[in-house]
Amino acid sequence: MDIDDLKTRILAGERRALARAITLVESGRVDHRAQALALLEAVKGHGRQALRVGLSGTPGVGKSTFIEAFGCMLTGRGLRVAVLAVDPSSARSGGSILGDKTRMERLSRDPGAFIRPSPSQSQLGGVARRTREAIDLCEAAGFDVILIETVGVGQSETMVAEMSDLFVLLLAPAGGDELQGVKRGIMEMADILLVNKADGDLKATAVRTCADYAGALRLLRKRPQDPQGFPKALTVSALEEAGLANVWDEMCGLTDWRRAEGHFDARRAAQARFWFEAEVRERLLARLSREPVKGAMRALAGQVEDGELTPSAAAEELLSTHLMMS
Ligand SMILES: Nc1nc2c(ncn2[C@@H]2O[C@H](COP(=O)(O)OP(=O)(O)OP(=O)(O)O)[C@@H](O)[C@H]2O)c(=O)[nH]1
Ligand SMILES: [Mg+2]
Repeated sequence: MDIDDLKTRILAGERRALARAITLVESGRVDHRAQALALLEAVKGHGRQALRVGLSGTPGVGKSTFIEAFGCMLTGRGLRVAVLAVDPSSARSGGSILGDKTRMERLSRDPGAFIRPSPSQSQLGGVARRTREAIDLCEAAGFDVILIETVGVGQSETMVAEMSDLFVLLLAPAGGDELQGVKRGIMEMADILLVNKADGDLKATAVRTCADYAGALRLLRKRPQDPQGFPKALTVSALEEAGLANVWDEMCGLTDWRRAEGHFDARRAAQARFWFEAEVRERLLARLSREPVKGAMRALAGQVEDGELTPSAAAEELLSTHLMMS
């Protein structure tokens, strides 16, 4: 693969080149990995700084419908929009990805948009790295807004929040007291809560649910990166495309404030550091379960069992000899 050519075409905003580049960073092949790293280095600092928006919500809450409507609104304003999906469970089959593509039919035909479904990789670490790199490639390709969608399960939300400038939680209208069992930790990560389906029969419930969440948000500890009034709860209807312009205004207002106060850059810097440290940890652990280190560990464990080595001496031997030099 001609990395220089690929770089030029990505910087020119070619979507096909971007798709190929993402396939390259997803590849597990060693030679592909070297090419991917060279490409990422080459495009670094080019392109534009996109607004990265993480979006989460339980299945059926309307994420795909929202992204389609919101994305089309943004492209209608001349903005270029990339959509990345993160689904580390990968229990969802290709059929579901296909379902999403048909659900986002309008957006996927839009020349101002780029949609990339989740890879069928099941390791969270692998998905995290691939998504971060895809974000960098989308920025290099000149996208203005990157929507990163994830299902509301497990660690994937935390992961997406750690690579987003804004984290948005989509919620369904709920009756009465139960706040849908939204975990406190997730609430604390959110910058904007959107109660979707505020239309038809559900509208009144949605408005009430939104007020409940607004009340719950006021009880959370104040974060330094929030101006007055944030995190904020709003109602939308993805189906009727109502409230979407307001959502975008709120996102821009929050982002402008954070930029002016230095929080925007500080957060990106902290995220870069977080992912560096996470990747070091993850790759060290991966080496422990691969040969030849795995075999050395087995052998040393045998010696520890037989009383030939103390656990500490064996650990020292493994770390200094096998892990660092393999
Ligand atoms: N009334 C109403 N229905 C909506 C709205 N948004 C989505 N829906 C419906 O809710 C259902 C699920 O919507 P999706 O957009 O597929 O939800 P999702 O969150 O992407 O679901 P998964 O991909 O399964 O996680 C569909 O039948 C939509 O038509 C809305 O604003 N109002
Ligand atoms: Mg969906």
